[in-house]
Amino acid sequence: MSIKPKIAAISVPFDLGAGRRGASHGPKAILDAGLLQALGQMDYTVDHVADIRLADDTAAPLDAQVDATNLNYFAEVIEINTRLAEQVAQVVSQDYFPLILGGDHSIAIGTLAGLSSHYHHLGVIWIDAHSDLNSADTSPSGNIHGMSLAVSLGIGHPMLTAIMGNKPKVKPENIVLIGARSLDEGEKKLIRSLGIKCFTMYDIDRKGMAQVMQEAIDYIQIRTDGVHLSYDVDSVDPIEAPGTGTTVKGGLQFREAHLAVEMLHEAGIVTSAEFVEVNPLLDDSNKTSQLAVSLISSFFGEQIL
Ligand code: B3U
Ligand code: MN
Ligand code: MN
Repeated sequence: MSIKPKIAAISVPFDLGAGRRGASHGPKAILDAGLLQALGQMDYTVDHVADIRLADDTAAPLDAQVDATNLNYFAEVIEINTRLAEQVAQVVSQDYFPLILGGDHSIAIGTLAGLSSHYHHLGVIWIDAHSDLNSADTSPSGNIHGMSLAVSLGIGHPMLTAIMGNKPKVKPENIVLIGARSLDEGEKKLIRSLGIKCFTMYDIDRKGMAQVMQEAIDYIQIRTDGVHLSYDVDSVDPIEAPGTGTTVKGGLQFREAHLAVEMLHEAGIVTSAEFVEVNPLLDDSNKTSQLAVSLISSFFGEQIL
């Protein structure tokens, strides 16, 4: 990233893919915490191009709507991701760097679908406590934010996998998972059977974050024509990121979380990014939205000296 890209920020105030409400306030909280000022100070041009919303976003009931198909808020997830995919495809074709602010992680379905209009060998670096590789038959919750990576691989309900064309948006060998520590049985099986590269918290403890990131970068850059960073803030330890719907203890330390994005900046391989699952309703201190601004700034090259 030596020449500064023109950034298209896309807010997705959507939380019906998650089991708890509140991630819909994530984009505003991240913006209120000073994202645009931080990027402006680093001489980036940022166009906040869109707020992706449901046509009628007052219609959804407040409590989790558990569906008999084990796909909660199925219609809403399809609608939001169809809109997001179109917006992402448009900004990529205009040579913007897409920066998507979630929202819950179900929105990765739309992001990756939109990106697949441009990249044929899209790489995905998925930093998350979870792997989001469930489908209706393996999900313990029916929440689609736990299924978005599977959908992008072409696994799941045909109406989800068909968004922006009925083809897989990413291949298993082009994915790297980092920070995993809460995997369901079906997800473990899928990771093993598809041979998905996965650096768990064990690997991070054993090798150190610097080596894990170097291995991830070396692995992904030789096989892809673009790399998307999908950063779920629940990857970070709940002490630093309390404001997210499904915290899992034993997560990334503040410094590891930053080192990951600093090394991605240095490597200059990432062509789009999303930061998801900031839930300000669970965080009176706004610690998590401030963390997101700090991570995004580091990702775009903010340096200590
Ligand atoms: N794997 C569980 C929990 C979960 C996934 N993603 C989040 N939580 N944030 C599920 O419901 O699929
Ligand atoms: Mn996730
Ligand atoms: Mn997660």
